[in-house]
Amino acid sequence: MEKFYRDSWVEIQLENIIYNIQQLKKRLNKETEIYAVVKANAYGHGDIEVARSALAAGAKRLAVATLDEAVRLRECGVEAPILVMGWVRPEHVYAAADYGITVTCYQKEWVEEVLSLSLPKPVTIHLKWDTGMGRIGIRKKEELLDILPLLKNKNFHLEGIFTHFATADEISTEHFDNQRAYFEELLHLFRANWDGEVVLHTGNSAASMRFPEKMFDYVRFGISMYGLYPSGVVKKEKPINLKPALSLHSRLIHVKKVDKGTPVSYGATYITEREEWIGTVPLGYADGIRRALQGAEVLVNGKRCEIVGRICMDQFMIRLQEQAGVGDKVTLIGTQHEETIEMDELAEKLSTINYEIACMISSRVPRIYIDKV
Ligand code: PMH
Repeated sequence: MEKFYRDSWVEIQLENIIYNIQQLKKRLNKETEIYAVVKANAYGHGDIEVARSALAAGAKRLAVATLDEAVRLRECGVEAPILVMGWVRPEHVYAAADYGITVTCYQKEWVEEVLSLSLPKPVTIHLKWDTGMGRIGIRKKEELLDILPLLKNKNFHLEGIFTHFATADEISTEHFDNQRAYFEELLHLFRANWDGEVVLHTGNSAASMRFPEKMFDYVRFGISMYGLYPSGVVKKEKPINLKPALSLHSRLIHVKKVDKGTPVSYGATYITEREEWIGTVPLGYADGIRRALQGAEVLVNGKRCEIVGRICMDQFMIRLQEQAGVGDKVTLIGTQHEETIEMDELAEKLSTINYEIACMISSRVPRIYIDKV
């Protein structure tokens, strides 16, 4: 959004995204390159701006979940290789080939359907192996042996192979080690049955930061590129230092001193216990500020203030610690003076993970970019 009139906004420090990539690069083997994972509008941060910054910082490729996300990047002039990690319908492979977008392949039936198309040029594919995530991918050796001969066809250019870890952010490495061992087994079989060179990528943020020596040609760097740790375990271990890129702000649009016993918001569920300063903030559940965040805190003039009463669609109320003015800045995620509210604090309040908080801030909230490349 270039121009907007709202008094609520998300700020993205693009230099922090660059910093986080540089920190990971320092930790990885020299030969390991980076896919910047920019699906879901770059975890809510803004796909185009993040993609450009990530590439400027040295990420070599981009990864998204859907073909639409990939096409959007291409249409905006992004020329780097893009991988769609999720499902693409066989008949949509035309578009992928046309845009030069790499798609993920893991089903014999899918391969057979693509074989029946007369593509003007081959589609570049990466094989997905399910080594223990249980989501999508080739699981059995027989499946792999069935598919490989079909890929020796002019419609396909097999360029890469990948898998995804289910537990790389947990203390126990048992499942991670099993997944990795099975990946090696499948790789051995693949190499005995395929002549061409392929690139290999396995690690998400957790795996790439914690086990850099166990990575292959690329890692797929998502949550930590945005400056967030994938779990409490990794946050405590802190394999690299990260700087969060996103902060969320608004401004008071109304301030009032009310008497003891004043009801606030729908249902009149909050009644002031004494004379209180109540502020109104122009953000609500239509912006992704979930109603369950009632009772969470925001910052005004560096002080924590509780969200009181029900959160409405476009507004919520807070109990101010002291008198404040219309226009004073309200920070829901980020720092004011000495106080910081991390995305993890909101995630904990909602019994979820920071990934979900980043993705839930709706497109109605304008994103402002600092240090755009
Ligand atoms: N690779 C794949 C296949 C993914 O699905 C994801 C994230 C990543 C890499 C990046 O992981 P990171 O953000 O932990 O670094 N996917 C998801 C997901 O499907 N739900 O939460 C995160």
